[in-house]
Amino acid sequence: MRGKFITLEGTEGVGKTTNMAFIQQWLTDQCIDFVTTREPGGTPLAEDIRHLLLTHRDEAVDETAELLLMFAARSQHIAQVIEPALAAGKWVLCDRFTDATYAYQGGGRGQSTEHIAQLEQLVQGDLRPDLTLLLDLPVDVGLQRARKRSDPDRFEAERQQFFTRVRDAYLERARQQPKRCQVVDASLPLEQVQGQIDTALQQFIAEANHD
Ligand code: T5A
Repeated sequence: MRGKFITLEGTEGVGKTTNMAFIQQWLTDQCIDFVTTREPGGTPLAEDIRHLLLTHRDEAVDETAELLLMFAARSQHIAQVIEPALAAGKWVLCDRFTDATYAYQGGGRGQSTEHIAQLEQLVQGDLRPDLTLLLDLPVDVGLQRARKRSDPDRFEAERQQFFTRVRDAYLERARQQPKRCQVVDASLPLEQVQGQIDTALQQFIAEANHD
């Protein structure tokens, strides 16, 4: 049986990395065979593209070039990692996927949603996440958390209004696709955040077993 595809999303510093470890342990406890990966990245070529995307540069980065690089990395990642794992019956747990493109390049940069949808169809065909956990947090709290941890990369150096548009775009996608996108209140203490993730995963498994 084909594996399930779970993605973790949110604005900067919402706690994706922190909660990936929790979900990995959760899946291990359920004896589910899974692979963990991330975007942009996940293969040597896609990790090189990630580096290109996150590095500060002297030249302005053209927004369409940024969008195409995201999908170039994604195409390689799907071909090399995601599809083979799902086809082998493994679950895939991915730190960010195409919702991030709708949020950052669409909401943040103002790129056309129609163009993103066309690229999504070209690169992914029918592949969509089965479950997306959207960690939601006021932008200023997330940026404070992220900046405490490391120097800002090219995205983290954006202004607060950019991330407000990113957050709004994520929440709009969750409103449009409420069954797939579970919004988690990431402003709460970690134990309570993980309690919500636990509930969402249990519900997902119960529904998957019912199908
Ligand atoms: N991008 C990506 C696009 O523009 N388009 C795309 O299509 C894709 C796929 C890199 C960048 O690429 C962009 C978006 C990104 O800017 P990334 O590395 O996944 O993507 O992004 P980051 O958001 O930079 O990831 P971070 O590692 O910075 O943030 P996390 O993982 O969300 O946060 P985390 O877990 O490191 O937590 C931050 C701090 O908060 C604490 C943690 O201990 C840590 O110190 N924390 C909490 N503190 C209090 N209460 C809680 N509940 C806490 N949870 C965590």
